[in-house]
Amino acid sequence: MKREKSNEPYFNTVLSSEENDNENFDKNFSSLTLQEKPKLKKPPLYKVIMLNDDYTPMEFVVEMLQTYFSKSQEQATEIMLHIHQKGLGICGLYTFEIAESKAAQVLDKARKNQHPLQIKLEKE
Ligand code: TYC
Repeated sequence: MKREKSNEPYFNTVLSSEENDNENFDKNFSSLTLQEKPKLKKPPLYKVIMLNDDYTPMEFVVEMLQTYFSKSQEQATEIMLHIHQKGLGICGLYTFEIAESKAAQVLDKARKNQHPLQIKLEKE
């Protein structure tokens, strides 16, 4: 159950003014609602940003976007052309370790093929 956006209380506390007596529960107890922040925070997300250059082949970029960022051929082509025209583009949004791992895999493949492709991570 998602709680962060809900206005519902996280817990209810019942305060007693007298001894508990099952028959007189309503009379003897008053109800107080307390709100607490959720204990679990969502991890920060990082944008994997690919930069344009003059040498990396378009087909290679499209292949990287399909292989490591789960894009369709059409989505990958659109993102690649955006990077080519605007200078940079977002490949995806991930937790730090995943973003770092995807960037490392793409850069490793690029260097093995002698392409100067560059990637940067940016906190959301
Ligand atoms: N500009 C490159 C070319 O004309 C293509 C390219 C696109 C390179 C995106 C890098 O991140 C990139 N071959």
